[in-house]
Amino acid sequence: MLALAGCGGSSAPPSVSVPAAHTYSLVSHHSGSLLTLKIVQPDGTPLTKFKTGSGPHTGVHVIVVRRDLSAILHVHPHVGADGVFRASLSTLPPGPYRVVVDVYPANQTVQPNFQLFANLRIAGRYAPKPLPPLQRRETVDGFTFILHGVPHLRAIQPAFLHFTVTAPDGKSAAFTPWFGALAHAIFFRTGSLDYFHTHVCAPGAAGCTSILGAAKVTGTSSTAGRLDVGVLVPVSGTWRLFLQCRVGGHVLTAPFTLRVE
Ligand SMILES: [Cu+2]
Repeated sequence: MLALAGCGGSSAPPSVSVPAAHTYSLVSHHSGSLLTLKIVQPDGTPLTKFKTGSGPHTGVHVIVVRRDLSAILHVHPHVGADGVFRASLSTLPPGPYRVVVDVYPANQTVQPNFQLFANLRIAGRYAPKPLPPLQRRETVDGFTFILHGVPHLRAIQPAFLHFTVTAPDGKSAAFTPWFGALAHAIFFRTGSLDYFHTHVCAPGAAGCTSILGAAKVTGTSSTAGRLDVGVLVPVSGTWRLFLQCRVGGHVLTAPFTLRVE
């Protein structure tokens, strides 16, 4: 653990996590509904330079997920010149959460990104919800997401899940890019909260491929309303997929429970 300074006025103690590489650390604290984060480099200075450009693999991605996988927040905040970035927790219900910061530093060569973690608790009564079984049809804000076919998923093996999304008027949903992708597929494993994240982009878009060891996967959407989501998760178990896209100014999040052998 590192000693921390400069986090006065906090209602919750700051937490620090050190990734496997023991190089970068995350300073995280929240006060009320505001989460404040900073990445500290091995030399003790804040990380301020991130990958930029089109596509989703830029900057920092902040994901805050409740431990029972019933609530999630996903934002790509702007990082200040001092390395500080923030996210509002105001939409999240009470309970224990895991914070994942997926980091795309500038000048990264071998692996484009890495993750840092923290935990936080939003005050209030928490009754964990059991994970629902897979429902292949999910309705979110009047939009219907349908998963076609029966998924046969295995750890470390890239596979695709085919979804269609229909608007409340029955027409195919027209996706608009959000945080550099037509859709984001965020995966968490129940219990351990292992994490993986893939994207769906227009055919031929650059910077959309997710890598896990030697395996890669790129999701595509070639027709309105259709999402071919690449799945590539590190270990077997029961996973929750949060499929997110933006349609007509709404950000929609559709959850699906997946068994991975
Ligand atoms: Cu994403």
